[in-house]
Amino acid sequence: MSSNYDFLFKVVVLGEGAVGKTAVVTRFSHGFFRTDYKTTIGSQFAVKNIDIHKSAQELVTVKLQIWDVAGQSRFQILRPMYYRGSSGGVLVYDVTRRRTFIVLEEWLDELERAIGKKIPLVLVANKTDLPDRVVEPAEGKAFAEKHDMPYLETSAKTGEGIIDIFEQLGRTLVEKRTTSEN
Ligand code: G3D
Ligand code: MG
Repeated sequence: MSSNYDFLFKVVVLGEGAVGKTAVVTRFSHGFFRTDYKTTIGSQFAVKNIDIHKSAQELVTVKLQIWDVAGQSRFQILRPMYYRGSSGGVLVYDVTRRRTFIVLEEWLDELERAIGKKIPLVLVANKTDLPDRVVEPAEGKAFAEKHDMPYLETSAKTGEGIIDIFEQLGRTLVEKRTTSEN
């Protein structure tokens, strides 16, 4: 197990229940998924190192501690506790269920209220492998643009776009940390 890294970031994964948060994190961290003792209240985290090009010449190792937060409303009271200390976030919706897209603003509000500032996020349109898609790419892109975050289409089932989520976010977090004292 590698314990060497240049940067360590806590990242939260949020979105409605069953959008695929756990599937995305599991797919990304393949094998390194750990169940925290807090599983009883529905949150767990995975740890994974990724190598990121800070510049053309410089490769840095980023350790991501990825918190997979329970989306169900019965956990609402507990979630802010898990958000605290996060450097970045992954906002997930399910392209086959419009409701999961409509409530994205609420997830953003909840996160910002808990940490008291904006942090870099990535918008993830998941389950693109399914034929019954209802939320079009243009809608996701518009939301992402409005909130100044990158937009990615993924399938935790096929693996499409999964690594990109964490590479993009990791790169943004490294840039942010190296250009300001954050
Ligand atoms: P959550 O952690 O956001 O609550 P899960 O969501 O990761 O538990 O996923 C909810 C269900 O959606 C699971 O199905 C999971 O297999 C499925 N799922 C997640 N991502 C994808 C995807 O990209 N494509 C497809 N086709 N299914 C996906 P089950 O049936 O196991 O409950
Ligand atoms: Mg889950």
